[in-house]
Amino acid sequence: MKRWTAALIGVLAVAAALAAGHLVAGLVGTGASPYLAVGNTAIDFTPSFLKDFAVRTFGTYDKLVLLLGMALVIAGLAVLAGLLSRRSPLPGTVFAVVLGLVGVGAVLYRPDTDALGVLAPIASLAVGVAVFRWLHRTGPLDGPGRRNFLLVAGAAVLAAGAGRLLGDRVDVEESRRAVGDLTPRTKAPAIPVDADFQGEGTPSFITSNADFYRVDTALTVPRVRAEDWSLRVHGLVDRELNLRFEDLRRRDLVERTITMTCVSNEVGGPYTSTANFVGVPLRDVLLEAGVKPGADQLFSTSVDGWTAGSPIDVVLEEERGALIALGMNGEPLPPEHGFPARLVVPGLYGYVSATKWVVDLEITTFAAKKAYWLNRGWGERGPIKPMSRIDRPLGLSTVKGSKVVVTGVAWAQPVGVAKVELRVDGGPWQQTTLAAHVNAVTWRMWRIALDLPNGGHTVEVRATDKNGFTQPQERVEPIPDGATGWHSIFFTVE
Ligand SMILES: Nc1nc2c(c(=O)[nH]1)N[C@H]1C(S)=C(S)[C@@H](COP(=O)(O)O)O[C@H]1N2
Ligand SMILES: [Mo]
Repeated sequence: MKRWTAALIGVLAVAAALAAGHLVAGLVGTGASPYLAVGNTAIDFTPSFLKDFAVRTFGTYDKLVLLLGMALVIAGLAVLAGLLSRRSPLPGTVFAVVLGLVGVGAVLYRPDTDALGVLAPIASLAVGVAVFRWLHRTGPLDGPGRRNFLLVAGAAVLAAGAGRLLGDRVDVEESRRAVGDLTPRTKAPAIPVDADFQGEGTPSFITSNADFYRVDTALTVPRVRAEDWSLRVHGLVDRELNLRFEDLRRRDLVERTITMTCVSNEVGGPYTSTANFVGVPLRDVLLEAGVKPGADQLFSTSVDGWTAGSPIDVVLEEERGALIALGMNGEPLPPEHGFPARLVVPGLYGYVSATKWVVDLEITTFAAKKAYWLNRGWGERGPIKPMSRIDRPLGLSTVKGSKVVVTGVAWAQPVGVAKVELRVDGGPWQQTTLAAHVNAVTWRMWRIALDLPNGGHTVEVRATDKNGFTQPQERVEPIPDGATGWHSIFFTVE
């Protein structure tokens, strides 16, 4: 058998196997797709530093990169298996079986797939073995086998496409439209026009839903319809609750302007955004269930199995304003931000609080249960650390003229920013002007006009919160509980 025929047999058999699995997964649940299940499992096992690197380097494309990388690795292995099978189909058969079993393992490991889900990787295994042996027998490509090759390639494309369509039949957009207006009983105060310095380079005070940062472990956005959704509240409670979407939206909804921040944000990084969230006070729901003494953790679980643990005393603070959010900036939550419901807890990093697609709230203890990121080296409590960032001028840029306006943002949820100071070339700290105050759980924009001589300059910035705590100079990495250090940039005046 020619080399490239052997290699192509391997690749086609694997493609057929994955496509068959994807098709069956379309019927039994998207999460069961062997390809996606292996990808999701890989995400769960990726060490934190690598995941951080991926987020840093590829941003929101990190998942696409993972999927493409997996495709390359699998294709490479398939070529190898094909080449090894030039004399006997045994190596390729073994490879198809092993690949299928890896899929079975990944699907069984996924928390969001049920027993039926195993049918998808089993289909992969069976189709992979059968197609491989069939092509191997009928080969070669330039002879009578040609038709079979085309047949397999075509069938694989069709099956994968059909699986995709079947998976997409849960119509989330339609469900979102049907939710319609989530009019709050209590609206958030209007944002003053001078709450940002957008004209001078800061972000707008409210981040649009399209621009809101996104961080999660979900390879494909979970598709949950509001009408199928419910939230179970249980554990150390006096009475268990089971709330449907309608139960929640019929309550008095409140709107709160909140800045969310990711613990993975580096000094100077972009993972912080602000929105008007509409929802139900989380505290009210927990008090309704009745929190038993001894509980110290609210353990929340997403439909995709991701979990977060928040300190119960924090989420019960009335002034804190934690929400079960249903809406964001005047519309139902976008699917990628947790439709139909998510948690938002001001002052806590997202990884310990902001569960998207939330379906389960368990009142428990930190001793009893460990949430997703805790098993991967991140800290148990995640209070947001005060931070400031320079947005303009851009680092390493050249500015014309000696009059330079430096602008940026600072945050210190839930205490609030009291002042932001800036120093030039290691000189004395200078007060910046803060934009209009909105509330203590949102970011604050700042600006300062400088008159600088020609040449290179370094500016550094530091924020002080309303308790008088100034962010420390010491640079620490995001892991385990958030970065510290002063953001500094270098630019040239000419
Ligand atoms: N289901 C689920 N919820 C999640 C996460 C996740 O991986 N899965 N990531 C959390 C993290 S780390 C952050 S910072 C916020 C980000 O929310 P956003 O994507 O809406 O900005 O969501 C949190 N909620
Ligand atoms: Mo995060």
